[in-house]
Amino acid sequence: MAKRSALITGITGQDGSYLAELLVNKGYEVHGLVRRTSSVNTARIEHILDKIQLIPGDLTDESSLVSAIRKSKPDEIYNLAAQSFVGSSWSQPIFTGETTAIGVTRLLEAIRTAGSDARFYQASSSEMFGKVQATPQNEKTPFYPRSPYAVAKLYGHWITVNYRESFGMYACSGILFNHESPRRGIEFVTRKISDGVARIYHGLQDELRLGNLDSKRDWGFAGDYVEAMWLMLQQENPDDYVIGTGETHSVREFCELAFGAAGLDWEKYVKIDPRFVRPAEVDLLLGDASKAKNVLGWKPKVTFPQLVKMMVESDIELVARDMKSKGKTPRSE
Ligand code: NAP
Ligand code: G4F
Repeated sequence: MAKRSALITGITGQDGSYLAELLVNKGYEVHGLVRRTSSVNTARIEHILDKIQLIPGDLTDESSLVSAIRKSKPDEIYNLAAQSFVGSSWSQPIFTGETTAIGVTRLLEAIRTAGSDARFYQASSSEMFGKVQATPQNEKTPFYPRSPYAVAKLYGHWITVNYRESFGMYACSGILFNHESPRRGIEFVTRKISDGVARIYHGLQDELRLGNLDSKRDWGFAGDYVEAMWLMLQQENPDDYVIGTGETHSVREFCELAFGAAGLDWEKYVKIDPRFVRPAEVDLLLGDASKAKNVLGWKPKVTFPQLVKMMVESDIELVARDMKSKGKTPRSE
């Protein structure tokens, strides 16, 4: 039987790297769309570069998307590419809209132009619930976006639903709550904290500056969440699913656990810096993933304390390795 083929946009990102690993292990021929950059940015997929194929392209350039689909002939397309940092969406609202919102339509149109019948996954976000209208949040909870990023994601969500209903496309929207890992981008709060803990532990810095410690998130492990993406595209009918752990924790709690994992007292090091407070905040997110559990048979495996420990231990090791490469001596056990 011919290998199944998948095209992943955003393959160089956190989720793209875990999804590529998952699909390679399942025997897929994996293609990844990569945009042109002035320096190499394939660190997260370095270990599987010989098992996947990269295709140049950009969500802002529709012809490149058509070519990528024609070249990869995918059975499944996972649209993970986006300007994904909420904080930057206030300083780059137009680019965020171009990529995170209109980029979805470009890709859906490219599928139609290329005459592909690939199944489509759209990376929607719990940020769309924003100023939450009910707690916990599930597929029926009304949306109230609170940032240019969330507004863009809401457009991407509805255009996916619309193309499913208009053209009968097999298109799913996964409404994923925050998911983290040692591969998380450094500007997101969890990784900023685990990296900060590691630097403090090794004596490279003596404080960590953060914004709102009271905001609460439903944090899971990215490796568990890419399984849910794949499961969504294996069902008889396309649908939308909320994916979360059903637990919520504050940034303060994350700090307590993360510093604790390195034997440090967070209150001695964390300083509040208004530069990191957002113009409009999402105070609390808590996912109800009952539908995913019942229909997809999905549930998270990694717990919150395990996630925090995994990230801190990884960064402690990473910072030590970096110090050694620069001739500095890291702290030993
Ligand atoms: P990420 O690490 O920031 O990765 C984003 C990816 O998109 C990168 O590969 C990036 O390429 C690519 N990209 C950005 N602009 C592009 C463009 N114009 N054309 C082509 N590629 C472009 O994000 P992530 O955490 O893996 O998240 C994956 C997706 O899920 C995103 O759409 C995000 O908004 C969504 N999401 C994430 C979470 C979460 O908690 N992680 C929750 C809900 C939804 P470069 O490497 O070149 O920058
Ligand atoms: O880690 P964050 O930047 O993630 P945020 O805004 O929740 O967005 C992430 O999850 C979404 C899913 O809900 C994704 F769609 C999105 O792409 C992204 O992956 O911030 C989390 C919370 C916020 O309330 C923020 O105000 O942490 C608070 N925070 C406090 N101090 C901080 C900081 N966030 C960052 N990035 N940096 C700080 O210093």
